[in-house]
Amino acid sequence: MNNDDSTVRLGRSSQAADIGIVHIGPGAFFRAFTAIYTHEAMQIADGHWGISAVSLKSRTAHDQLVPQGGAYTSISLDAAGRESQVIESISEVLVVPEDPQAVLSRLADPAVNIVTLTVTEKGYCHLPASGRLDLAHPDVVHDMERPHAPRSAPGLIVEGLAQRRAQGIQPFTVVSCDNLPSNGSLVQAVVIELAAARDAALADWIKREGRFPSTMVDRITPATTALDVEALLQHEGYKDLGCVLHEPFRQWVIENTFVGARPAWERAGAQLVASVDAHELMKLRCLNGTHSALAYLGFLAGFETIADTVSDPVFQRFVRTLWQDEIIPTVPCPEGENLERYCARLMERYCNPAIRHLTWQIAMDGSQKLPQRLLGTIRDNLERGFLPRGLCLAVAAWMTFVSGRDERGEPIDVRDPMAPKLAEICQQNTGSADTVSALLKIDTIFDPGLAADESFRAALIAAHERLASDGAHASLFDA
Ligand code: CS2
Repeated sequence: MNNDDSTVRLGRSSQAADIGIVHIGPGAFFRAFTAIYTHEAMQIADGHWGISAVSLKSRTAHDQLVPQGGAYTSISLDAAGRESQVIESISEVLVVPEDPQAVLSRLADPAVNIVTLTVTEKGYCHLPASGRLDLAHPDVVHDMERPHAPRSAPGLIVEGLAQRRAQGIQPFTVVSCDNLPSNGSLVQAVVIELAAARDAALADWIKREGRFPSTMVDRITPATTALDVEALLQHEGYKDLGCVLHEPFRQWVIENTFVGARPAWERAGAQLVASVDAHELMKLRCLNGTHSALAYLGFLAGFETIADTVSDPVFQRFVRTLWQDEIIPTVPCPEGENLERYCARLMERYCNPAIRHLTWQIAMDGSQKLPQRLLGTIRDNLERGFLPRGLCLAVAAWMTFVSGRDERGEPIDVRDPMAPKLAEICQQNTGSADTVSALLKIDTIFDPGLAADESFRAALIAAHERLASDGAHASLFDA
């Protein structure tokens, strides 16, 4: 990468907007999505919706964005080329461990009306199978002991709300932008549970006065690499360490329930609706479900990206069959959508040759993703008397992936909060039957009712054996 200081740098075109939003988790997805909708909403309809971007742990976003005054470049990529736009909705960047009081002051600021979140599935500190707060989570234990110096997203929200209540300020609206079913109700439940542990009256107030709209968020956004920064320098003539790359497509469906004012996100194309449940189920099962299936099977078959994986006709046929036979039959069609067209469009998006979305990246955190992406769909199929072999193969591929060895016996860098436990289970058990049965016992991932289904277990064992003997590519012929 060119580190020459004479390189033209990105600068702001205008003064930073007054802060009206605190955003927790300012990674690539936030910059390619929420921050862009907010930037465009402010351009079209004004409003004081500058964002205070808060990192829970790392300084990376701070170091990338602060020297650029919070501005960064969003680059939309497809076969037709690249289109870039400078985004200026971020007004400040804070890092919780470095200045927790600055973050809490923002959260308690009456000018802040909205708290948005992109903290990934594991950031909610919940038990994936039940959606309840994980009381054994180290950050939850910490935040219960030291509620005034929280380190988790739910802990910050509870303390921010507690300070507002003490000062007679109305609560902010909490808008989760993570891929979880009923993400608003989920964050509401963990926040209320954590609040109740310190003060029942606070929990009641949040229940009564707080608003936690659910949302469906969608834009494919791979992690930015050093090569991407270099390519931007070549194309635009300036260096931007905070740049993000994404597909042109975007969709944001938001439940229309807020405490007070909000940005005019609908002017930037967001859909404000009475309930997002059907949209969310469609997206989680059709998109994220097949993404995870392609991630595990594609990775095991030696493919680096989603586009590479679906360029193989056998994989492409496999995904189309998953949609048609195993996923669409379990998804009620949301108003204004057509599921066949939605999935056909998804395949076009997966094939986007300009997006290098790594199978390894999507394979991360499977223990947090499996229930809502694959296991619920499998359960619904079993309930209608159908054994979904393709989805079972995808779960068996996850079980193979988390063993930490690929088809060639090479180590896999498994990133998952449960990685050590998963590796230990795979090491202690030999043979597919024992390994599958031992993994199925993890009740934070597998609902015990589903785990007890004999046809499910048998399909997983058969698929796990086939993956071990013939590899991922050959296994697709049985599914
Ligand atoms: C992906 C998602 O990384 C993953 O697990 O499945 O980030 C996916 O790209 C987005 O949900 C698309 O909206």
